[in-house]
Amino acid sequence: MKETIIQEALAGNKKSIARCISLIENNAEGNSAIAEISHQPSSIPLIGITGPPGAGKSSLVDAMLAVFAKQKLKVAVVCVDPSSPFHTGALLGDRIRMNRWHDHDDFFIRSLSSRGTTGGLHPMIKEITGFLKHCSFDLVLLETVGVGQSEVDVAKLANLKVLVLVPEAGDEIQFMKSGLMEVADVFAVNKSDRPGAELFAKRLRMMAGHRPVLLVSAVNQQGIEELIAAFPVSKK
Ligand SMILES: Nc1nc2c(ncn2[C@@H]2O[C@H](COP(=O)(O)OP(=O)(O)O)[C@@H](O)[C@H]2O)c(=O)[nH]1
Ligand SMILES: [Mg+2]
Repeated sequence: MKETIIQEALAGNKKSIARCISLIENNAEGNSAIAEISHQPSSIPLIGITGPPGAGKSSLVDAMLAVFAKQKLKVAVVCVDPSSPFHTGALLGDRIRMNRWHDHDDFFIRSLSSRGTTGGLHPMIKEITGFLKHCSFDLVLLETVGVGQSEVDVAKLANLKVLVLVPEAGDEIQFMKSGLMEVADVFAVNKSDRPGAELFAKRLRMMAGHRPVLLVSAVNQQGIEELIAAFPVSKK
């Protein structure tokens, strides 16, 4: 029974994938077989989308999915929300933001709450994203809120880390402290439809070194293809 579900999940059956993730989450029987798969090497890229709450990460993922739909790429999205007063709202936000894609054949979207006792991230996130890499997708996206050390550690799981910032100086200072500035491979200045984006990007470029700083607007669907072009994706 478990074997069948796992085989179906690996073939890309979304219902079976969801059941396997629940098995991992609940540490249920059958988990060891799934865990074994999740630790096997995979060439499928895991793209981390990190940034402060409200930066527009979910909106950006939604905008990216519009491009991936055109490219006919198969994509798994995992959103992780920290246990915080924002928790319910954040989960709801992810749902609303990506709602139009939930029934899309090529996309699998799952929001995970944190079960960490220290306010850290979902303890099984490594297994879950690792397993998804084997479920017939072209890439896996991981949205995390980058506010603490555990979030930085999880961001490090990703093959490519996109740090989403907005044209307000407060975020800049917050990220200088958290260590995410250092692990970011690409900077996305979202809400570039707002004033101050150019100036913010200019200041960010001075810190970014050789790393790209891209101006994007999720709501206006601008700069998204340029951002995606930085991803190490090849269609199977
Ligand atoms: N003006 C503007 N607002 C945006 C943009 N992207 C997202 N937002 C808004 O920012 C808020 C937070 O977006 P959300 O995607 O939930 O952020 P997350 O917490 O980082 O996932 C929402 O009200 C969005 O409509 C953008 O490109 N421009
Ligand atoms: Mg979000």
